[in-house]
Amino acid sequence: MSPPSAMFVDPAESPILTKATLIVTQVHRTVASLEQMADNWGHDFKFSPIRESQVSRAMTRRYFKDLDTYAESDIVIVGAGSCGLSTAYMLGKARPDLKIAIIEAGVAPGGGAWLGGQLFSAMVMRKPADAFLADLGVPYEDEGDFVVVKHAALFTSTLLSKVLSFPNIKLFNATAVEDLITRPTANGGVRVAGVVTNWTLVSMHHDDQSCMDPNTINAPIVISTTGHDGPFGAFSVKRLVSMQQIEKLGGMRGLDMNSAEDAIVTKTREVIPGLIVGGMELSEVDGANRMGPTFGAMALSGVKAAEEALKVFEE
Ligand code: 48N
Repeated sequence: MSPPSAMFVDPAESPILTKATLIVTQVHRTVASLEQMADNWGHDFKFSPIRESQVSRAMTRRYFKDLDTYAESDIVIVGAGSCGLSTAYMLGKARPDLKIAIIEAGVAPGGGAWLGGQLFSAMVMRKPADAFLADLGVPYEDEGDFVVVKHAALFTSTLLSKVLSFPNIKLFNATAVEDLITRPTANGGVRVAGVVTNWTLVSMHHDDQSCMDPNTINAPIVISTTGHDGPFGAFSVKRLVSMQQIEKLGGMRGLDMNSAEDAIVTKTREVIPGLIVGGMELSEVDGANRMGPTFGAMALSGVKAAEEALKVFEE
């Protein structure tokens, strides 16, 4: 049985039509079930009609409304890797009243958490990070002192879907933070008061194009989780050095799983007023070891970063 096709008269093609007329003439198509479609791939299968401008308006209207809404955010998270997304998940659950913007330089969020080590797909998390997986609803195999998620993408995609489902969280991907907004403090230092952003492709071409000014987002708290390497890695910490708020990069040390993960979680903190640093970016502050292909510290650093941020809003 073929579902009723919609009659659609496009006002752009018949300008005399008013919006009201359009609503009257538009017969909304009942959504055919997948089963109904299964026996209907024949010559009369048709999508509902569309005009290209409707697609453009559906996208741009929402995007630019979000830019306007989040121009003043409560919290900005820089970097949508495993730590940044874990932070967002905890904040989204705890404070649905806060406006949270996530700025991710990559087109694809997730950072280094789409695969385990050396492109092997399974993801290891040492206990007690299994509690985070249980809260998230990601199945894992229990190996005693650690657990294994069958594919790192299962963890990252589940976390991403939960974060994106929070109505108070907006992900701006393919967008780079290329500076920090600062305010002077009474003691001659600075506090971070937001971020400076640009399309990532623009940020990557400041050297070969004339001045392409950025956009801004004001926020009392910025949580930077930009990782320890990659074209933009450790962004905020490197910026603190260049603006002389910290003396020098701590320099991430060699791989030592046992010391690295404890250090990253316990030292996730507000490095200067208004800027919390977590995940592997923190190793560039304190010179922590790296931990390689085990991700429990990323999740729990995110839990701690969210707690640190919430303290500010509870004061
Ligand atoms: O996954 P990462 O790089 O960072 P974390 O801290 O979330 O997770 C680190 C983890 O993947 C490891 O490195 C593992 C545990 N290995 C450790 C080891 O010893 O090797 O995510 C950072 C995200 C990325 O998606 C970047 O694209 C993004 O941050 N990013 C930025 N986004 C916006 N503006 C920027 N300036 C920027 N810089 C990085």
